[in-house]
Amino acid sequence: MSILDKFKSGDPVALARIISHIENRGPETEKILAEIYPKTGRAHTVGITGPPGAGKSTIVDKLCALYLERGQTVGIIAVDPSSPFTGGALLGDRIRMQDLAVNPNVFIRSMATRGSTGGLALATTEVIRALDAFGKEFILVETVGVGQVELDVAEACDTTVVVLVPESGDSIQAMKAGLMEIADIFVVNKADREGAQRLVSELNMMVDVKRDKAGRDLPVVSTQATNNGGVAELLTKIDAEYERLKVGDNFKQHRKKMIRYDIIKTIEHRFKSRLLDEILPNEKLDQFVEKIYAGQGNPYDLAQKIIDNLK
Ligand SMILES: Nc1nc2c(ncn2[C@@H]2O[C@H](COP(=O)(O)OP(=O)(O)OP(=O)(O)O)[C@@H](O)[C@H]2O)c(=O)[nH]1
Ligand SMILES: [Mg+2]
Repeated sequence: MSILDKFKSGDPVALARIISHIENRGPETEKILAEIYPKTGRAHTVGITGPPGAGKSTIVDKLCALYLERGQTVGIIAVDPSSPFTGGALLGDRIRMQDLAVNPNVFIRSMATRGSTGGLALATTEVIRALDAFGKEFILVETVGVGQVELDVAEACDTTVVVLVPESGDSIQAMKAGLMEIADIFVVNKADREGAQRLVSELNMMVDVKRDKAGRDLPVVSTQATNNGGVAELLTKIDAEYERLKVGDNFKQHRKKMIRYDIIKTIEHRFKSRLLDEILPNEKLDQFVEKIYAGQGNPYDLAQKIIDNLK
């Protein structure tokens, strides 16, 4: 049986191999993705993002347990742009998910910079699609911080949960970091800490302003993840978000947005690798730099000439 046949028959080893393919990006990667694409679009993908140590992994852990209780299957991806490690070892350290890791209904993977030569955000998106095609009903994607990778990953998910804590600064900080734009649900975790209630109130006020503009209600949920406090309520809000997406034209629009994202990201990646590998490898670039430095030509004419020569 080929790896794709095994994947289609639900073999988790085949899923793991396809994910490694995506990370290492061999010549066959895009063929594999094309092959599994028709099966995508059935999962609810939920991005969980927020500052380091906010309790994202704890929340993912508890949410996962609730999904399993409901008899559903879960895929978990932990994305860490700052880490050179990949492949799952790291995740075991950071979240105490040993119980979940051996559950056949859960598939856990961590992604880091190394091994994702096509860019971490693109690789993560493709792993999301692979888990979706494999048939996981819920896909939880944990990302740390608010860099471009996180914003891209948020765009590739159906629903984005932004986790804040009293000590991560005030709600204005979240605004500045662009979290307001990507959040579908706010979580104030560590409700046991001082200042949690104030942060909830601040966020609610901000959400009210946003609702006036966008016409939709952004839930703010208070949790104490370590003892499961508020996690069931968070799940209710996540489910409600999915229901909202499915109403009327929303889902069509949303699916189209995803397709648009996948097209653009894939083309961006292919252009970039062609530019770096073929069109303008380092030695060639060095030659151009020397020439322009010596007073021959300028970057703008050169760029135009290169673009004109593209077929
Ligand atoms: N007091 C308190 N501590 C919590 C709560 N939730 C999580 N923690 C603790 O906060 C620490 C960080 O939790 P994690 O779940 O690893 O946080 P994270 O956001 O995944 O961290 P990174 O992945 O490193 O960014 C751990 O020691 C948790 O036990 C909570 O509700 N209250
Ligand atoms: Mg974590």
